[in-house]
Amino acid sequence: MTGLHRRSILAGFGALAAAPLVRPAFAQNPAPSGPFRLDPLPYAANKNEPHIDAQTMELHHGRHHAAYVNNLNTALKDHGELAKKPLEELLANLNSVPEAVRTVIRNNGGGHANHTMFWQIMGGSGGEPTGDVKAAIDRDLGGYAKLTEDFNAAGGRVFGSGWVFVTVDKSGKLALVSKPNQDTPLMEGSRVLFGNDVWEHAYYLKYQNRRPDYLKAWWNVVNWPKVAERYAAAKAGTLSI
Ligand code: MN3
Repeated sequence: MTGLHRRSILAGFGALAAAPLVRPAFAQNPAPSGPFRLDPLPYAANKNEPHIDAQTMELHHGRHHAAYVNNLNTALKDHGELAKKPLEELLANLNSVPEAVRTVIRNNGGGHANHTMFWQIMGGSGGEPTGDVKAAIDRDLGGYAKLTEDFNAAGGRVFGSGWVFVTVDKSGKLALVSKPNQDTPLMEGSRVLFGNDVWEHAYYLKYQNRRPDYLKAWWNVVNWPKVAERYAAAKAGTLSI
């Protein structure tokens, strides 16, 4: 059956039957009502091809990230006072979260924050940063070439699952930090400028066990203009997650 034929047949069933054809991948696991929600990817799933394949993006966003949001909302269901807090505040004050839900909120709240940042700072065309971000990388991280080398090495050293981040403080100072699981510098009250997900689900379909190849290729999709926006927001004190 040709695609055209299939579409014309489905069209006969009206909007309901045709809906799955246009329904974006992120809607596969709709988040239940809750304080946190899964925003759509800010670009098409194939935007990061060929470096990150569309299927990986769809699964990563529509299944993995969706699950973090759903689990977070479920954990918060009986904790209305926590559910009112912005995510960065919740994560910076995990000690005040009841022990029964602390680990779930740590893992899933961290996962929600990390992935929300991650989609934003990809979808770009890589290259080297310019302007204030370039100046800060030159000053604090030894320049772009050294940053990528150190960042990829840190990503390679993460045992199992985790993230590599560049953090930014209010004065604009940068630092390279890696974290296990879904932990985030937000848990120490820091702010994340950008970061990369080194969980296998982020790369296994295309790169299998070759995490170093993924780490290298990932720089080709970094959205430096978006990183520059985050940098400016960090200095203005308005960067949240
Ligand atoms: Mn992930």
